[in-house]
Amino acid sequence: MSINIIPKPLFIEYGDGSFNINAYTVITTESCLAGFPAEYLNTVIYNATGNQLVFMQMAGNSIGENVIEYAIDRSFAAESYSLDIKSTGVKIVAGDKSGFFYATQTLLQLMPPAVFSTSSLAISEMSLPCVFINDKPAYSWRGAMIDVARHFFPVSFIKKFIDLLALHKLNTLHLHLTDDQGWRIEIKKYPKLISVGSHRKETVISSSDVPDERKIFDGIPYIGFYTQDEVRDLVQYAGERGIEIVPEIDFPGHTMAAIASYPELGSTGKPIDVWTMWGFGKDILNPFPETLRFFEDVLTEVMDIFPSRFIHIGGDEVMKEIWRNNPDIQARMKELGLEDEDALQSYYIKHFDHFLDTHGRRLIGWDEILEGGLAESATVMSWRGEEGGIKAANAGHDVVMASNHHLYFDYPTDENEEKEWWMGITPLEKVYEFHPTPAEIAPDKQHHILGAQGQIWTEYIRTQKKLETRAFPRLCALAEIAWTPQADREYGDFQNRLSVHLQRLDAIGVHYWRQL
Ligand code: TNX
Repeated sequence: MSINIIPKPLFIEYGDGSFNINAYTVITTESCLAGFPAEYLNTVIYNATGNQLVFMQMAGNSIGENVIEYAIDRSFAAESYSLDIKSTGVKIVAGDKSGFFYATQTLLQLMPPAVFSTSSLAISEMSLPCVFINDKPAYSWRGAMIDVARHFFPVSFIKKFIDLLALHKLNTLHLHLTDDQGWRIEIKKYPKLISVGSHRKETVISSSDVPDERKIFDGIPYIGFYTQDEVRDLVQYAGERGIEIVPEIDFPGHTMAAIASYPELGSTGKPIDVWTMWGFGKDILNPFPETLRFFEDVLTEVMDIFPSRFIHIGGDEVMKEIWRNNPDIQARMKELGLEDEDALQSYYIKHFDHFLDTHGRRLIGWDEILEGGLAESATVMSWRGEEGGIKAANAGHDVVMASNHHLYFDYPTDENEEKEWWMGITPLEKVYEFHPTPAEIAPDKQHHILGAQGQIWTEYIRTQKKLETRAFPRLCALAEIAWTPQADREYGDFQNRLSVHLQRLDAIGVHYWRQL
């Protein structure tokens, strides 16, 4: 029997024979850390077969036949597991919740793809090949970003997406929650961020090469936001599946929605609307103490709802000429002893690096945060190719590789799809060929590469169907980039496994890009 697991496990030893799951199979768990993964397994099997397996808590050792046993071994590294399938039963060993959960995902991928179908009793009996698997991830940050600011996606869809990340052993969901075109997260202290900032009057529909004065708009108001309660529910849902949600509050650029809500935050002094176009915005935050305090308040509420170790503060595409043209801001820069606008951007980031640090969190931002000098403990998300990441890692900073050349999934997969002039084309193979640790990083600095992440910007993605079609199967390739050591990866072998994996996506009901 051929085994088609994505991402490819570290070590597989094939055995003889098979194990059959039937109505008498029992699941045992030695530790409560395996509680959710075992339940997850039971639910998937129940949905596909109609068999509810007997589920027992056990002290270990006294294992009979026809058992799927979850045993704990605290010496296992984070997220690692072993899975041993013999004709008499299955033994899973891990040291943490994620390890148990990933073993469960691997077990499910050893079953027929129809096991992932929830709409019917898809299969009657399930046979698993006898095999021993030992597995652990190459990188600790295996992520995907969804831009819910340009277009909003409801909680139900984000949950479906979280389940898909979990299927691929991805462990980070970065939510881009705020931008010029909308503020999508409730902040209790500043209610206008939602009552004003989550609405835009209409949305541009002509392409980016049409000059602003000739742009065409749809004339339809666009609204959407998450309440704090909805987000807490999402955080818990993700956490059970081994996924941390990293929130992004993007500033000091990309802030027109915030400035439309509270005009005193802006740098031009002119009242503005939540933006209805794409591209670079027309105003950015000013650097006055009240504005910094406003964003400290925002981050305080954000930290309260998101327990993530990292908080993303954006920091990208700051239109510094707006600061250059404002005499009050120039005077403030002088007061602070800042030479130029790069230094001001750096002052901003350093302020929030310190702020997050004193609250036990870590700042991460797009690679522009390198400009003017990087804050001490800041982590860089390298999006303009790999350059920023290489520079930051060699200087001793942690880095997540998010290169637009390989990992921007808003760009089309092939030339037959519609695209804006500035987008690249990112075929599946090109994604697969990406190596998160470029050769230019000194050997003693390579540990600073935390991992890789795929970006789904949504200016041109309005529907769930299009989002899925741009995300898949490129996210399957990303999962393998981040999980499987580079030396063990080969595109032809990936393609073979993918042909079976796509049947799983069909069973789940995912829209994905199909070769034309
Ligand atoms: C650049 S990536 C941006 C986003 C756009 C994206 C479109 C980054 C940090 N900034 O604002 O949505 O390109 O591909």
